[in-house]
Amino acid sequence: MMIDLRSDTVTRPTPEMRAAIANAEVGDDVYQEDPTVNRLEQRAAEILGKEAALFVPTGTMGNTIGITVHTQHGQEVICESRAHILNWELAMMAWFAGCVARPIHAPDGVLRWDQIQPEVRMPGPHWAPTGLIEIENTHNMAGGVATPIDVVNEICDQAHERGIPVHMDGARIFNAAVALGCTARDIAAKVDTVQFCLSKGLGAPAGSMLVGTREAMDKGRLYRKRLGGGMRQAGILAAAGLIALEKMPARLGEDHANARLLAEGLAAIPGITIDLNSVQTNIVIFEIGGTGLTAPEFVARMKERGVNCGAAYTGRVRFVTHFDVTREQCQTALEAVEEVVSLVKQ
Ligand code: TLP
Repeated sequence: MMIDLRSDTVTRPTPEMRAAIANAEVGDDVYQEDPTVNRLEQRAAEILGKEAALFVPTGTMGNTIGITVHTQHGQEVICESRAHILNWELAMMAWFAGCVARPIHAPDGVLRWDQIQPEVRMPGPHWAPTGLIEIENTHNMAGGVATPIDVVNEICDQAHERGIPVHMDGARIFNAAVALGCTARDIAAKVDTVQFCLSKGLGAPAGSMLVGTREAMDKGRLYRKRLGGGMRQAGILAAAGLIALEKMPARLGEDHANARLLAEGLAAIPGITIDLNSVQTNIVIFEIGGTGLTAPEFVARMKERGVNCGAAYTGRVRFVTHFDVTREQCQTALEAVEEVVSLVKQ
């Protein structure tokens, strides 16, 4: 069987999730009558310490609704330059929210208030005002780095003083919580809305949650319907989501330990460059320029050896650990990398 390190999105539902799916109590969620969805929304709000939650099919839809509830057409959204909302969501900010991004490069993937502050624009005759600040935690393309709570809180305090809301793309907020040694609720305390994914490291087959105030979620529910996300008997999915939410965060540390194993193994292979400080969670991004291979060539040769991985940016490759990859399989993947690299050198 292939070792799949392309993403934690590839995780398949556990037997317990499959049983819960089979037995789920359902109703029509567009009428808010699906008891399983209602329970999931209530638990997500409680766990993240917010008033209300909305079950959405994907992280992309959660971010789209999060951004749209806070902004008006013609505003700017401040985010880190490699943010998922800017680079991997088909310009949804422009398409749905009518906003443009104001990207700021934070080399370590942690966007801080002192970098944001000069980029904040108040209404004026020539420029688009800042409508929202977005923080991605963990930051996927920066190597899964976690933004510490004090950094999040400072951004929120300063933004709120200026009347600007803050949205967190917390697709992997539970990974961030493990890395920071705190709860997701602590990280989210001052943030206005958070999107987090049930379908990544938490293992649900599909689904994300948006959490925030009751008012924001009521408005968001209408955007969800407008985007085609009114899923009717979605309790089938929410049943798996509840297990993902309640049980799976506790095991994420294993994925982080496996990512560490991969990172340290990769650092010892000639031609590979990796910033070990960036490997704090389940994502390992490394440069392969020194091996003489391009990222697509490297990915293709790994695939021939039974390991699926992905090209992140030019010359860079991404490995993501998750509960469908064991420690032994990570060792095997490292051996495959050694072989691929040594064959080029000959
Ligand atoms: N990330 C996927 C790809 O789209 C890159 C992955 O394999 O990592 N926010 C963040 C930070 C994400 O990493 C992702 C998915 C999303 C949002 C979107 O979630 P989905 O795929 O459910 O729309």
